[in-house]
Amino acid sequence: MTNKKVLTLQDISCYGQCSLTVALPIISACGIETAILPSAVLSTHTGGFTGYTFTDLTDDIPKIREHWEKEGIKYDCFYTGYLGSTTQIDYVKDLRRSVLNEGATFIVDPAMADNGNLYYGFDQTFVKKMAELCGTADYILPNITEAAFMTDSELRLTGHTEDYVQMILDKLSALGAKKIILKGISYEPDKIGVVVYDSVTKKVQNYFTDKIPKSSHGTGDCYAAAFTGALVQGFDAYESAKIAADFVVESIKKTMDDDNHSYGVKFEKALPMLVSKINK
Ligand code: PXL
Repeated sequence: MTNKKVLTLQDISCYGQCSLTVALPIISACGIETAILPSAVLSTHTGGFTGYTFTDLTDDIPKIREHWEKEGIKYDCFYTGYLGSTTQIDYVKDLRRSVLNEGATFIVDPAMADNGNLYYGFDQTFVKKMAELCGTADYILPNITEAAFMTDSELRLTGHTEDYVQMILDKLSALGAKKIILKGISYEPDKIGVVVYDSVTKKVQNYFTDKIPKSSHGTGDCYAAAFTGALVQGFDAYESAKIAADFVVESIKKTMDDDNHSYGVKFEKALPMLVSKINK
């Protein structure tokens, strides 16, 4: 068991099983001390709810960073998810400079789009800045929509070919990202999965699972948190990508019994399975 500490920066959606309310329990369940930095507080997430509150916490970030600097608080891994403003992307750079230990891992989940659409409130300026941030990361976890938007590529949501995927991977690695976990790839109608790409060795590894005919919100956040947990516990990128994929599939399966539960997945019910894989 590692003593490494993770810092995660993303919003608190008070209700809706996404961002910090999934990242904290999932990474903690992996046996890892996890500190949070909330980018915003919303009453619910923005997917499928209307009239939600949104309190932007951009101005708190430098104050929190300064306090941590004074206390000498440092982290071994920094994972960013949903960010509330472009200024926060600049603040991520400041945090990297001042609150990370030497050799710390930097993981970016762009968390700004899915199924062909940007989430509410994001625009092209944000996409461009997020692409720059991804270029400085050790690991990025875009879904195919985010990847196409960040690389100005044609977006194909299904029916992918190896040439299409390689084109996207080349463009993502040209941004500067070291390792890419590209999600939502489908070469066959009933399978979906991730492609893990090392920009240095150019090695491509695939992991596919059965496609479950249920569209679920928050699965990207569950994926990124489980990936972070596995990686920090010492699994390599491919093993971590597999563990995270299996965890998300299990979370979706645990939600299938409930037609009134499309705002998130019942990841809590899949935590025992994740923990047993991490402890193997
Ligand atoms: O799951 C990504 C996410 C995180 N945070 C907020 C969101 C979304 C997706 O819609 O709205 C606030």
